[in-house]
Amino acid sequence: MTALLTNRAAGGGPSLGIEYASRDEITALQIERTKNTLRHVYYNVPHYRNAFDDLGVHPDDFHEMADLAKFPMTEKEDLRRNYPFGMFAVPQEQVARVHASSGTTGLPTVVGYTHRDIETWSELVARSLRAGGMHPGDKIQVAFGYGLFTGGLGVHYGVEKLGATAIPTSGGMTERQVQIIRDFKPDGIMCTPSYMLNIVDRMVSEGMDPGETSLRAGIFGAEPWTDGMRDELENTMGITATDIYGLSEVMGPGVAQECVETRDGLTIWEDHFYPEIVDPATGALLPDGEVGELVITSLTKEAFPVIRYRTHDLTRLLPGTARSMRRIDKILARNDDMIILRGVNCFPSQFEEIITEHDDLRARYQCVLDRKGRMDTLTVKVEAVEGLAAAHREDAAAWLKQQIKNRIGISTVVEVLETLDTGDGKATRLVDNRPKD
Ligand code: DLL
Repeated sequence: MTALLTNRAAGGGPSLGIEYASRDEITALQIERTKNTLRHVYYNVPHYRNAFDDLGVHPDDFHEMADLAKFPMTEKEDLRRNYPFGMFAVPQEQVARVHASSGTTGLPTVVGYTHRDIETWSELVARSLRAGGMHPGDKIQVAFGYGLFTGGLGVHYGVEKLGATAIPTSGGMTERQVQIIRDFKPDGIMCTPSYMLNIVDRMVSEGMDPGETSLRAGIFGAEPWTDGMRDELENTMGITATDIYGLSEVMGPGVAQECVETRDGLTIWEDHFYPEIVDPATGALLPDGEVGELVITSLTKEAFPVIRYRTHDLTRLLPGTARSMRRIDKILARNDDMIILRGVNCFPSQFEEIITEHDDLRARYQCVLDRKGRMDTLTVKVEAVEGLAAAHREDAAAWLKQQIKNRIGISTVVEVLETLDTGDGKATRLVDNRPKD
């Protein structure tokens, strides 16, 4: 009751009730919605019908959430094989919008939304923004790319649904982003965390103090980032920085969002998505608390439902704190971003954790893999804070090389550079120049 009153007092958006519902209520809703979704895909998407039949399972075999593990998982490759619209579960006339994600290789994956899907998505983004400390009446600069990417438009509709004002700057044109921050005085900003650093740099080069803007809250996502990066953004900008997660195949931004009051991982909106964690190698289910690959089933989507979709994102499931729904830990990495160097497995985010501990280094970095003869080498390129003398850059490089050796156990080449451009969208943290054999 208190939650509902608080929500009304906050002046807008749909009821907060479900966010504080009991686990039993959430589970009952999930069971009902999963039943509907399994039937919907079985009767409307040939891929799912064939995959269920091949495994000898039928939607009627589903009675409780544990039964979901009997159903087949879905891979990006399944979507590619059905390119462009073969996985849609409604006739094309009912599809109000499509988005697509380019991915790293091959055909893009195309996803679709009915009007109701767009409505649900907008509500979930609005819920995410509220959880991340944004309010109705705020002005929010949306610096995610608009277009086929789900970031810009997905967030935009959520801002409007919240009852806030959208400033649709899209990504890029950093000088203009700064001008708009200065002149329009937004309360919140949303973009990739790496692009936020670019905007901060631009402010500094224009003589503006990034700690003295109108901004109060930042919500960042679409790429992995660490708590060290959060500290850097919060300290230089005087804002709260929370994490938003999502992927096109499952919806777009707003699948999970960190709550500003706890900042302890991202609450997954379990009334619309059912999360599982599996062993990436065997696909076996792992218990809550163990790190593995996140697998998601959509519970309410009409045009593009997904059953047990393998995200390739590595994380773990944690109990609810600020909300009764479970949380996922910050995404550690994608399992295809894993670096295996001379037998040691590591991820770019482990380097980021170390980099952000050093005052002379910034969280702008890139890992480059090369092959020299028969030896694989890893070069970590990092940007120094502005104006750092060459001798200090060398000291910082030596420190980083030693820390990586001590803590991750691999020898690397470290280059501390004056500048390193990471772009205006998702930063590429890993470049693999090794010949494909
Ligand atoms: O990146 C959707 C999005 C837009 C999320 C804006 C958040 C904000 P895709 O382009 O399909 O969709 O990429 C999805 O990006 O599987 C993760 O690997 C990564 N990713 C997304 N959010 C996060 C995050 C959008 N908060 C892929 N932390 C996902 C780490 C993230 N990785």
